[in-house]
Amino acid sequence: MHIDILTLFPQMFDSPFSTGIFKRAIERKLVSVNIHNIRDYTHDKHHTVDDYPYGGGAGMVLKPEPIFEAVESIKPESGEVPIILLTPQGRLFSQQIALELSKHGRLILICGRYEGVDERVRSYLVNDEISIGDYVLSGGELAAMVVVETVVRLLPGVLGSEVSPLDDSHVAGLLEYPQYTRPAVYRGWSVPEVLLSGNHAQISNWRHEQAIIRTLERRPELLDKANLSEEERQLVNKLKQS
Ligand code: 6GU
Repeated sequence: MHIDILTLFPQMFDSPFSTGIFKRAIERKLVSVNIHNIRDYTHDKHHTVDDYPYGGGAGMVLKPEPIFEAVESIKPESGEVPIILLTPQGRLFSQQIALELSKHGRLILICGRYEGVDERVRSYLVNDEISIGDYVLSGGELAAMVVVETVVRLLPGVLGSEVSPLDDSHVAGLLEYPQYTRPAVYRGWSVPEVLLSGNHAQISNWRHEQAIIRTLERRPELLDKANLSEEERQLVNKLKQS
C-alpha cells in the first residue's frame, strides 16, 4: 500500500514512521509513506497557506489552492483512490473503517486544521472525511497517525504470522480477555488456576467468557452489535441478571 499525507507539520511524522512495526513494514516494502508539506504548493513570496474567513469570525481558514495542487500532483490519473480529510466533522473512525481502507492500494490523507478548511476542498476534492473521536485536536496530524497505524497493522505480513489482527479487541466485537505471564504468584496474587491447567478447551471457554464479562462491564453497547452465538447470548442474559 502507498500512503500520501498532506500536512503543514511534516516533522510530526518523523518518529512514528521510524519505529516499531511501521519501520519494519516500510523496510520490508509492505507499505510506503510520502509526507508532503502543503506549504510547498504555494506560489507567493510568503508561502501563504491560510487566510481570514469570509464573513468574519475568529481563526484562520486553510486556502483551497495549495491543497488542490498538492493532491493533483500526487494523485494517479485513473483508479478510485480514497482522498480523506481528517476533521472533527468526519465519520467516526472504527476498526470496520480501517478494514475497509486496508483493501485499497493507495490512500491520500489531508490533515485539516481545527479552525477550518475552505469548504470547496470538502465539496470538490475529497471523497471521505474521518474523525477519530468526539474531542478537539489542533490539527489532523495525530488523527492521521491513528488511522495509518490502524490500517497498516491489518496489511498482510505486517504483524508476522504468529499474531493475527483478527483476534484483537473490537475485531470480534468484544474486548479482550485478561492476560497473565510468569510468575504464577506475584505478591500473593495468583494467576487464575484454569490458565495453568493445560486444558486448552477449558482455557478457551474461560477466555471467551471473560471477554464477554469484560465487555458487558465496560462497553455494554458493543454487545448489541457483536456477532454472538445463541449460547453466548444466553450467557450475556444470565450475567445481566446476576
Ligand atoms: Cl480528524 N481533527 C481534529 N482537529 N480534531 C479531531 C479529529 C480530527 N478527530 C477528533 N478530534
